[in-house]
Amino acid sequence: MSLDPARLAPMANAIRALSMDAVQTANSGHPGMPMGMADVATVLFTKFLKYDPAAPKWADRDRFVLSAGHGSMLVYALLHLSGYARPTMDDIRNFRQLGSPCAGHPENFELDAVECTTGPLGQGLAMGVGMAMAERHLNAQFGNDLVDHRTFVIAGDGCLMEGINHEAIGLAGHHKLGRLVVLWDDNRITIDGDTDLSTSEDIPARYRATGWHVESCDGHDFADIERAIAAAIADNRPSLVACRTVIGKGAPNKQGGHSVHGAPLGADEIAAAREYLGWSSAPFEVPADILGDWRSLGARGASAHAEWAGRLAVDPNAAEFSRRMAGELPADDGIKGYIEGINANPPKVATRKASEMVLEAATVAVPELVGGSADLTGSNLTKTKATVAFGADNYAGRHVHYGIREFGMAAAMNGMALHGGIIPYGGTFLVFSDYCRNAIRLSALQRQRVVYVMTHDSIGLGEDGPTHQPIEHVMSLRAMPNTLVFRPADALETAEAWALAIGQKNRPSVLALSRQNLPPLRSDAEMKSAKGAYRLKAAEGARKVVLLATGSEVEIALATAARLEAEGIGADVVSMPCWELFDEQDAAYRADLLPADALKVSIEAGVTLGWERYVGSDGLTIGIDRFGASAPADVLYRHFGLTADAIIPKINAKLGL
Ligand SMILES: Cc1ncc(C[n+]2csc(CCOP(=O)(O)OP(=O)(O)O)c2C)c(N)n1
Ligand SMILES: [Mg+2]
Repeated sequence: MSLDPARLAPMANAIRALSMDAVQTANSGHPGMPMGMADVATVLFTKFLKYDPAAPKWADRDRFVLSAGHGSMLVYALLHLSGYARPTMDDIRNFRQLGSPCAGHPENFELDAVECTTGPLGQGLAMGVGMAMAERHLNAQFGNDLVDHRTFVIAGDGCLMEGINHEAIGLAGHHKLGRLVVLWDDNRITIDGDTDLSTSEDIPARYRATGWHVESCDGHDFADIERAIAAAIADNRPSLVACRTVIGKGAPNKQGGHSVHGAPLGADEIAAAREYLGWSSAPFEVPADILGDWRSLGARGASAHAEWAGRLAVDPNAAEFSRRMAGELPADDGIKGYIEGINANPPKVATRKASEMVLEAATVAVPELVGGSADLTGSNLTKTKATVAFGADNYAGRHVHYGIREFGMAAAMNGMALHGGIIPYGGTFLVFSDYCRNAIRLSALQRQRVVYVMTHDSIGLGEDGPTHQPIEHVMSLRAMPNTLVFRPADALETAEAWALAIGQKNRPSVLALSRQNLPPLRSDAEMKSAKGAYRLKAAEGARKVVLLATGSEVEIALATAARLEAEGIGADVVSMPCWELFDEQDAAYRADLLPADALKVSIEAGVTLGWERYVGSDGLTIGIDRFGASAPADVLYRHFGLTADAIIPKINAKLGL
C-alpha cells in the first residue's frame, strides 16, 4: 500500500480516538503519548514492522517494545486495529479494569503480542537492547533463513533521561546492534512540564558519541517519518530517530502541554478533538473502511511468515531451533553427570567456584546458556571454556562482558529471555543487586527464566568491608514474589541450585554464592534442594533443638549441633537453600522439619528479619542486624557472634539451662 497521507491520517486518528475514549471511560490513563506518537506508530506498523497478527509468537517477527509504557493505549490500539485476536474492542472498553488484558501498563503475560512489560521508564529500551543481542546471537547460530529480524522501540523523554539509558545504549553502541531502532517521542514534555525544567542535554550528541546513528524527523509528516525510519534501517549502527511530536496531538486546546500526559481529556475537549480530527464515530467504533485498511496491512505479514515456515521445514537445525525457542531444556543438562563426579570426590571450594564447575558442564550440554558478568568475571566465575566472548566480531559468543552496568545487564538479560532461545545468566557482587533490583523485579513480574549469579554473599567476603558486605540483600530478595533465592551450602547444593534454576520456565533465580571455601556437607544423588530445605543431620539424643541455616552458616550449624549433642541435647540441622521451594512443600513435610516441640534456631549471616516465620516468636534468630566491618572473614565471624562458641550459650539460655 502506498503511504497516501489521505488514507494514513484516518488510520492514525483511529489510534487517537481509541486512546482518548478509553482513558476517558476509565477515568484514568495517559492520552498524550499515544495521540502524539500515533502518526509515527502508523508508519512503523504499516510500512516497516514484520509481524503476523495470526501468529503473535512467530519466532522471526520483528520485536516492538513500547518503552514509554504509560502510553499503553498506543499498543492496545495498534494490536486491535492490525488484527490480533486480543485485545478485542471489549478489552479496550475495559481498559485499566480488573481482568482486562488492557492493563494500565503493557504486560507481556496478559497479551501474547506485548513483547515485554513496561512502565518503569528506561527499562523497555534496555530490554530492547537484550532482544537485539539475542537476535544477532541466534542469527549467528542458525543463519538468516531462521533468524533475521529487527527490534523497534518507542521511547519517551523519560526513557532517555533515566540512568539505565546510559548503560543500555553503551552496550548497544559497543556491540554495533544495527538492527535496533529507537523511535524517540521528542515532545519536550514530561509530567512536571517542559523538559527544559530539568534537562539541557544534547541527546543526539550523546547517542552519536556512544556509537549510534541519529536521524530526526517531523513526527507528524508521514513521508518524513518514512524517510527517517528507512535511513535508520539502512545504517549498520543502532539508530535513534528523534521524532519531533506534539504531545496529545489532536486535542486542539490541550495538545503540546503537560496536562495531556496523564489525565483524561474531559468531555468537552474530546468533543473538540472529534471536530478537529474530523472523527465522527462513536467511542470504540472504527469506520469499516479505516479498519479495513488496518486489517489488510496487518494481513501482509502472513506471507512473510509462511515463507519463513517453509524455510524452517527444510532447515537441518529446525528441531534444535524449535526446542530452544520453546524454552525446553535438552534431555541431558549435563548436571546429573557432574553431580556423580563430585559425589565420588567431594570438593572443598567456595560456592562461586562450585558454580563455575557446574557451569563448565552445563554450558557444554545446554547451548542456550548465555552468560556474562558486570566486569567481575574473575570473581563471579561465570565464564566457562564453552562460552567465548560475545561481540560484534563474534555474535555467536556466549559470554557477555557487560561492563560495569549491573542494571543494563539485568535488563538486557530480561530482553534475551523474552526474545526466546536463550537462558541468560549474569553475575555481580550480591551487594550490587540493588543496582539492578528493579530489573530483577521485572524478571519476576514478566515470569522470565533469568539466573542471577550473585557472589560474595556475606561478611564472609572479608576485607572489602561494609560497602561490599551484603546484610539485608538475601532477605530482601526473598521478599520479591515469583523469585527463587538460593543460598547453597556446598558444591553439591550449588549444582542442585543450578539444575533447579534452569529448570524454571517461568521465574528467575538468584544464586547467592560465597567467596570463601566451604566444606562438602553431603554426598548423595537425591536432589534434596528441590524441596527447598531438608534435614541434613538428625538429632542423636532426644531432640530439643532444630538448627536452620543456609549457605556458609550450615557448617556452623553442624558444629553447633555437635557441641549440643556432646552436652546431651539432641539437635537436628536443617539446610535451607531455598525458602520459596520449601514454602511450596506440603504441610506434613514442613511440619516434620519444623517440629512444634523443639527450640528452633536460625543461623544466617544477614538480617534476622523474617526468620520468625520458621523459628516462631519463641525461637532464636542468629544473624547480623547492622552493617559489617573490614577484617578477615574468620575475625568477622567471631566478631559478629557467628560461631558455635557464641551460639551455644544463647541456646542454653533459651532452654533454661
Ligand atoms: C522509573 C520511573 N520513574 C518515574 C515514573 C513515573 N512517570 C511515568 S511517565 C513519566 C514522565 C515521562 O515523560 P516522557 O517520557 O517524556 O513521557 P510523555 O509525558 O512525553 O508522555 C514519569 C515521571 C516511571 N513510570 N518510571
Ligand atoms: Mg515527553
